[in-house]
Amino acid sequence: MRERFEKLLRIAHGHVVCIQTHDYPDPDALATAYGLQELLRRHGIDAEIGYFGTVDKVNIRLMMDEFEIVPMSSSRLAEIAEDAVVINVDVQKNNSNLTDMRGEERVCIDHHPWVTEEKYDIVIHKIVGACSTIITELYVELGEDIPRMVATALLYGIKMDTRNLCSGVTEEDLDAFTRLHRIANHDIIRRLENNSLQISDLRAYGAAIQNIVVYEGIGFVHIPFDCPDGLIASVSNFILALDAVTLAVVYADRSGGLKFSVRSELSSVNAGQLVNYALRGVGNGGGHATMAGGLLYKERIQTLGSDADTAIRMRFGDALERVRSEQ
Ligand SMILES: [Mn+2]
Repeated sequence: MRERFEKLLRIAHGHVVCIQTHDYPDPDALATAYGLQELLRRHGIDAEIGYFGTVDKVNIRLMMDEFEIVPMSSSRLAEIAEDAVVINVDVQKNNSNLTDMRGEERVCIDHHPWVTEEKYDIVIHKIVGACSTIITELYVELGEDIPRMVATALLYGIKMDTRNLCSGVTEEDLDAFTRLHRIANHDIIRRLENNSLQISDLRAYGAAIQNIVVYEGIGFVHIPFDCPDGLIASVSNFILALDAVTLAVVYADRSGGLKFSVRSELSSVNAGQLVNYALRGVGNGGGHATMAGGLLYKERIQTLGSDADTAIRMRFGDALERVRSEQ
């Protein structure tokens, strides 16, 4: 990683540098960007953090306040230099949750399964539970001490992306967790953990409670209005807690299409694969074994017929059969 980081410094030198997270960033994406920004600053590179989509989850807003993260405004993002160096974190090019920005995407730091066919000059990629783990390892490998605030953000990123070390966690995440745990400010972690819901979020939970349909162990919820990705994911985790549900498929209206969050508690069913098969031809989907997401395109929604919810359940039922048959 050291050579790749040094190459990154050479590439970034003399350019405007933007660390771009996926749209609607989650705690892991923001922590990664924040930790990397500090590391670059120590090496004389002033990078800015940028993303598309709003931040409306209360814990993310709190995170921005606590860590004093000031993202680029949308007008500055739109006007960034053509030759700016863009570092994609917690996401890869061509993913449905990454808006293409001006500037050159030359670097990628990610922990999702590698799917993009786009080329980067530098890739730091590892299948671990959180992208924050990769940044922690980078500090360690470079022999840099981890400042308390950075450790706090990274620890929170790992906790959120692994659901408190319960999902998709690897040996590397555990090592990073132990290291960060000794340094982090636990008052801040507690504050972030205890303020993750706001009253308006309850509408989405209400829809889940009212609309849930369980079919072959899959809990389906259609949230009939737009809501942030993080909230759809929280609702997905929420219904996965039901004993009758081993797979959660939650989708919300999103500008004419549908935005999906999928969870699997079965080691025999890969959530990324499941959503990928289910949305093939009408959208796209993918992700981790336990957590995944997807988008059903607005242009394809009428192909589902008059009862889109039933059509979606059938698609996931078929996809589940296909995933099982491929074992
Ligand atoms: Mn992540």
